[in-house]
Amino acid sequence: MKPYDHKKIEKKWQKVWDENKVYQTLSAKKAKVKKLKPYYVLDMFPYPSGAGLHVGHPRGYIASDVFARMKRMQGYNVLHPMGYDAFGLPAEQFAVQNKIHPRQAVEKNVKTFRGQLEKIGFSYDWDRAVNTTDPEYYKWTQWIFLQIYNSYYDIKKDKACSISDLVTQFEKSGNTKVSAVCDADTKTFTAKEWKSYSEIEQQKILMKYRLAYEGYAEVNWCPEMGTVLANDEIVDGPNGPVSERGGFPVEKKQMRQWFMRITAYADRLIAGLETIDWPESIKEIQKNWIGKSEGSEIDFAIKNNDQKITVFTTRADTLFGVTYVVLAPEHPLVNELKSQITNWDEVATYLEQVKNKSEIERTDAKKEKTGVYLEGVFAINPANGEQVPVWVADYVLANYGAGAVMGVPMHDDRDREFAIKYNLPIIDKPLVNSQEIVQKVGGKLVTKYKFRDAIFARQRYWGEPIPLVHEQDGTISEVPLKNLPLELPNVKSYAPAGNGESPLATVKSWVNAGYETNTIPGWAGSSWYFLRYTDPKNKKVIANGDELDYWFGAPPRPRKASATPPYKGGDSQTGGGVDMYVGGAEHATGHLLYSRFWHKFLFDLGYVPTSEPFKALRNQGMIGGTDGRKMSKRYGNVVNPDDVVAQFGADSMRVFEMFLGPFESHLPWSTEGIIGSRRFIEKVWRLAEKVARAREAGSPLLQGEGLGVRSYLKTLHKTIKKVTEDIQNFAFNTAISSMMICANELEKSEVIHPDDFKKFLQILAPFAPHVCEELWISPLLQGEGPGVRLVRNRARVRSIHLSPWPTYDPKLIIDDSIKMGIQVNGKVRAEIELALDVTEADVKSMVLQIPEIIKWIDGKEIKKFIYIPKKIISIVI
Ligand code: ANZ
Repeated sequence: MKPYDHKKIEKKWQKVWDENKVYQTLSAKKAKVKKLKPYYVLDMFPYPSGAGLHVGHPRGYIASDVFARMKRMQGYNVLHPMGYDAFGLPAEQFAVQNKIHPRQAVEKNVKTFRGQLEKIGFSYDWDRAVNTTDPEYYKWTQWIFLQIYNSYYDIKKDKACSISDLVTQFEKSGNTKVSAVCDADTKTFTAKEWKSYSEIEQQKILMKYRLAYEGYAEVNWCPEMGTVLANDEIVDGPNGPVSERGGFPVEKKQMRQWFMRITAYADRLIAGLETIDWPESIKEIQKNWIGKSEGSEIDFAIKNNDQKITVFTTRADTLFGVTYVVLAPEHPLVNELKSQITNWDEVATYLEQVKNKSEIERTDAKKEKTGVYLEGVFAINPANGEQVPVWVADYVLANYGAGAVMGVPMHDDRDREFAIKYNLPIIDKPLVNSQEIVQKVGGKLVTKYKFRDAIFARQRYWGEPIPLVHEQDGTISEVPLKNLPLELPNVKSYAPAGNGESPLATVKSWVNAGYETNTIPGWAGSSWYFLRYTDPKNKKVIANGDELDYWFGAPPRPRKASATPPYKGGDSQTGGGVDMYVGGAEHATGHLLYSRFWHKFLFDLGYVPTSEPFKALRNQGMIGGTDGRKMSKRYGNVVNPDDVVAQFGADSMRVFEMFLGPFESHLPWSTEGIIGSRRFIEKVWRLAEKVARAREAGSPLLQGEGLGVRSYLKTLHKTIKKVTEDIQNFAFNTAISSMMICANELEKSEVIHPDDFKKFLQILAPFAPHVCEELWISPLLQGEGPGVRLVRNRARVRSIHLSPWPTYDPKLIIDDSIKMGIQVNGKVRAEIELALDVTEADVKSMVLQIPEIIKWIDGKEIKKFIYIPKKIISIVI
């Protein structure tokens, strides 16, 4: 046999697999004829950045590939796709820096990415690749936006419903009887009033109910980047908040925005977590992020004023311990009370100071709290009529609860810290019954959520256009379905306009046509891509209903012919979804929450068969640089997978990345480590030589009577069992270590039977697909006979990757001996290894020869000797 040449082997097989479509996924229709069950293994699709991949990126992809390969060999029709999430800031910045159009930047980066991924030998069905920037794809992103825009959340039905139903209700009886989620400032009106409103007025009201709506919000504005940033995209800088990418200053700004009313789904997003197999940590993060809090709103009257301060508290029982009341700096009352405040200059200075403090900074327990006293303003405690001072402080947030709190320093840490700093009284009053006191003071029980509606707009170029038209008369109309996709126009400059407006605002024809100049944010395209993979080229619907049913594995239920909708949404259906989703935990409150929201919405409208998108989720840990730090250009510790593949081979890299340590752990890259993995593969190569030599020599040991010398057999079968279970449980590192042990056993054996070795190759194949395919197809292993040589177009038949996953012989894995403790008068005094078929007499004679036992018996009479096989050996003296 030739020496192991990874370069030749890997290139050869990648080509053969591709040409023979070895990893092609069958459509639902074809698979049903063949009675193949579906298995959907999904990776979080990458953002093809200009920098390309480093060795940390493929870790999750290798794991899901190993998993998908095993499932394929276990006989499933596996959907294991890959695509590109290519709208958004990085492509735009790359384009600006390299003076090319973002589309060209994406094309270039996609090519680099695909090339890098192909070298690693993934089993993707590339025919199903999607790209979020492809107009044929984003047509459907825009379509989903319009569905959301045209819906409201019906509280009674507990699902999204058509906005036209709401209009019908308004026409019939106004909005007093309507049970729908809407803006807090929505006024009531009668049917008659509704009909008297102009179209613009009616649209303004509907906007308060739509699940995608236009509004104003204070946002984190980054002038340098010309964009709004989410809270998790900003970090603390030396002089206030800065953008995480680039470190540019961030300030607060009121801006017109589009929003998604994700808060309408808060309870269902929490409840759904109970039905899915996700890491507990991610569920916990989502729950905390949503931040459901049950408490009460209590009004404090203001002395010499008609106004009142409403506070939100989860501890109404502490009402008698209140020693002050605090307003958030942005609370409208602060300005309204101006004439009554005698230290206004001081207050105004303070308000200016806290203006640009980030929310993170303000809620950080380690940061010192600041505040200012509103001189001349007093609040009246409704429980006992006592006057307490009113403060403004940074630790109270305007957009949580009621934007005001009652200060109870005796029971609340933050309040105590604040009271100590500003010399406010701390009083110890007995607690009372919450419910009773709330009732007594006329408060009301309320549920609050920490998370907010999601901003759904970017003032940038490289995103899907929002398919709406602002008409001359001020009304908004939709771009009709037949005109979708609404494609991005060409612009002279796609760099930010600088004044906060999108570059689209500078395109005359675009603005004259009334099109929205905001674009859709990056998270939209990634909130439904997993639906598209099931039917990526469909021109009529987001994906065919039969495909969705098959791949999402929802329980069968009646559905109209082959048209996609309507499923019956909004019920309590559970189960189904992508079978295995693999990606980074950093998406917990972004992508993983947004896609659940969109999926539930589409479920409500009947477009998808399940209420959750991802049945199971696993998160990989990061691979750091050899210095232990995050791999980043910044630290100069980036290891490029292309180099590793060239030097050691893709198989060695795959094995190493899985062997490195537990899948969820963050671990540093190690060059010695990969050398070890390479040696393991070389050992397997030498084992193949041994198998081949024995066959050539016609060793009698390979015939039936030789079976007795297959000393490795028990280890091999145990290894098959372990690897099967370990892959299923994402314990890839222990799967590999057991295969390493097994390889050592095989090495020790004088001969290796080809049938045994082939089983070994099969369980190694998901990890090291190229070398295993090479050895599998090798005529030396396969024996003589027709069809042993690989013939083109037969790879699908012959590939190890489509061979049935080996099973273990349960009889072979049973141990034939067992270690047992020996008790003397109830205490274990010694241990003995026993063959399972020994007789009681044998056990007794052996036990009584053990020096430890002789010592404990100490010549005394043995009253009883008890032996229960596999359970107990006990001597009573
Ligand atoms: C009095 C009190 C006494 C409170 C006590 C707590 C403990 P969660 O569970 O997070 O919802 N709070 C209310 N609105 C706030 C705002 N806009 N900014 C900052 N803090 C706010 O916490 C609710 C508690 O957080 C409320 O209950 C209030 O303080 C504070 F021993 O009221 B509590």
